Amino acid sequence: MSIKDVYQAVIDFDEDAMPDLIQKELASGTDIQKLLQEGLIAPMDYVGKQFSEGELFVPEMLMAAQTMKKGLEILKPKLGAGGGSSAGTIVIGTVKGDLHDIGKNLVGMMLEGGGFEIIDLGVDVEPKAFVEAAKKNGAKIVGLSALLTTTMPAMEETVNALKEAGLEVKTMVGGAPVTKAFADKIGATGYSEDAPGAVELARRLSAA
Ligand code: B1M
Repeated sequence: MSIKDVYQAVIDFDEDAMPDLIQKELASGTDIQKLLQEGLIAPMDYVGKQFSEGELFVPEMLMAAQTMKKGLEILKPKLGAGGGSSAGTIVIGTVKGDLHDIGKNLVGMMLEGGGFEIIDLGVDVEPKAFVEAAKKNGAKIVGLSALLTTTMPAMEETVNALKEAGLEVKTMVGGAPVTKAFADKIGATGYSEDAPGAVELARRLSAA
């Protein structure tokens, strides 16, 4: 039994084995931060790379993310108790008028796997709800998802609302119809094409 088994369980999508593996690691005194980084975050990075290279597809990414989440659920309260620190808080949601949430959920899970604290506002989220949640949670990043060309303007509205509120918050946007050019045009801080890219982007934005 070692951290490698936890890593392998994520790659094998072995959701059922995960709680037991994590409990055994904790009982044997494995450092929580090490377990998080090497057992749960590292395999998600691997899965993300495989996805980018076309070796894995969305269903597999979701299964890996779900398996990772099972482990994370057990570690989460212990991390809060001083075992480690979050990479920062990100408020995420699908913009006003848009009900698509599969991609947004995947992005949220991957970000969580990347060590971020995620406040998920769900779908059809009004600009002012993003502003309030960012304020309330001291978020440094707000992530917006849109899948419809008709809801892309709501992204711009949200970015503007955050600016008008005077919040020192960075914005990252994504979703099938969204492009880097569109992100630049609406004044978003960053754009990512997919979930693994969103983790890299969030890491860059929080380090900047
Ligand atoms: Co809808 N739908 N849909 N739909 N739907 C699309 C988006 C569409 C392209 C289908 C089509 O016509 N070919 C089309 C949009 C056309 C357009 O605007 N250009 C469309 C339409 C028209 C509609 C309705 C209007 C249909 C109708 O009612 N007449 C309606 C709108 C409802 C609404 O939102 N108000 C509608 C409804 C639905 C369902 C409810 C049935 C369902 C959504 C279920 C759900 O999400 N819970 C649905 C689905 C499933 C789709 C398709 C088939 C699949 C979307 C999906 O989940 N993809 C979609 C066609 C397609 O995309 N091929 C379609 C998988 C997901 C993992 O990918 O969401 O792109 P995606 O996320 C990726 C990246 O985009 C990125 O990372 C993710 C993972 O790599 N990403 C981010 C996403 N968010 C990000 C945020 C980031 C960074 C990256 O930073 C914060």
